[in-house]
Amino acid sequence: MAYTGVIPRYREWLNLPPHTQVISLLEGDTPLVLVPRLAAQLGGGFDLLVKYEGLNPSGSFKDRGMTAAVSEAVGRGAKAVICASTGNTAASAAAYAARAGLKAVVLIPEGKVALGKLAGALAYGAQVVQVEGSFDDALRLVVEMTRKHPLALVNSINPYRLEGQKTAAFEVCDTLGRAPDWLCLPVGNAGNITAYWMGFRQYHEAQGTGLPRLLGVQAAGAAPLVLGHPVEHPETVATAIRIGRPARGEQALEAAQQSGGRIIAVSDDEILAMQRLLAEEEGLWVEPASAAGLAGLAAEIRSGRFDPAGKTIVAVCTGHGLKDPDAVLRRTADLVTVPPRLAALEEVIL
Ligand code: AN7
Repeated sequence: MAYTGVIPRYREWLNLPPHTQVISLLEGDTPLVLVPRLAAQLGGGFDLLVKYEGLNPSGSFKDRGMTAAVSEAVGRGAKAVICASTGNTAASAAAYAARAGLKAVVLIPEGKVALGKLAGALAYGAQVVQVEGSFDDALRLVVEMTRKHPLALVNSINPYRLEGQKTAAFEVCDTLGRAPDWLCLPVGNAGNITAYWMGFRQYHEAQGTGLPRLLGVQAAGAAPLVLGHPVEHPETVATAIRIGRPARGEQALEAAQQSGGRIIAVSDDEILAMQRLLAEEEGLWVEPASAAGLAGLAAEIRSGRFDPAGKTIVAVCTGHGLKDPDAVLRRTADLVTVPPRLAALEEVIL
């Protein structure tokens, strides 16, 4: 049968109301890629796999939850959706709203959204509003707007976002035949880690697939769940997770703790180094935030806090590298240019 997207594929596992009217771009079914060269760089002796979520239709994992949120909204007659976003949610909401024939309004922190995400939101025809402030300010505004006006809120405080998002956990189990020993992933607003935990628990209760330990990773400059308090002015090169008041922070901490895992922070340098290693060792280019989960894993192994021997570890890489080319493009300063003569080419290559 042709692939039909995450809602039809997992319908009986999803708590979606009967009025749901499926709006899909055939999201999900993303590859779980073995990365043995990277595993060897981290010391070896374990199986490391990347869930490559950047291959979703709008280029990030957000499409799984967005198909559910927009499908529910359309089914109850909504005419417009609204969200706050560090970029990926904006592009995803814009794409699914376009697909559904709805208006999309997206609020983004001024000057802090990566190029490919802003371009996506504009390309899909959303109304993009910049907010003088952080993501957290934008989310507060969106909540106030939706209390007053009939706009469907599609941030991950919308429970249907998590219903769609948890299909990623189902896919991991379906591919491996069981849950991995560890799952590492970046944490921003904390919807994703919450949804993975929901999904793994649900599958385990129904079919005994086991439960992974969760390693959630924040950027050191935006690590409220590690510090134990909100961060007023979050700052990180990984703008996707530049969030100081995660809407689902409590649930994320609970998920990490229940799983026997933890939430840690890594520096921007560690994030960028991992982004580069993954691209250069394995041919997988992900955006900086997406490398945070792996950067956290590397830090845990290096410090001796974590013994990976014999384990199966899945790292969720949430968004495509094309979304945020800034960090990589800084290297164009070193580009070599030659005149169109073989001798000149030989000189720079050999
Ligand atoms: C690539 O788009 O919050 O912990 O507004 O884009 O579920 O928030 C993005 C988050 C990880 C963190 N990786 O996920 C938004 C937004 C990437 C992301 C996260 C985001 P959550």
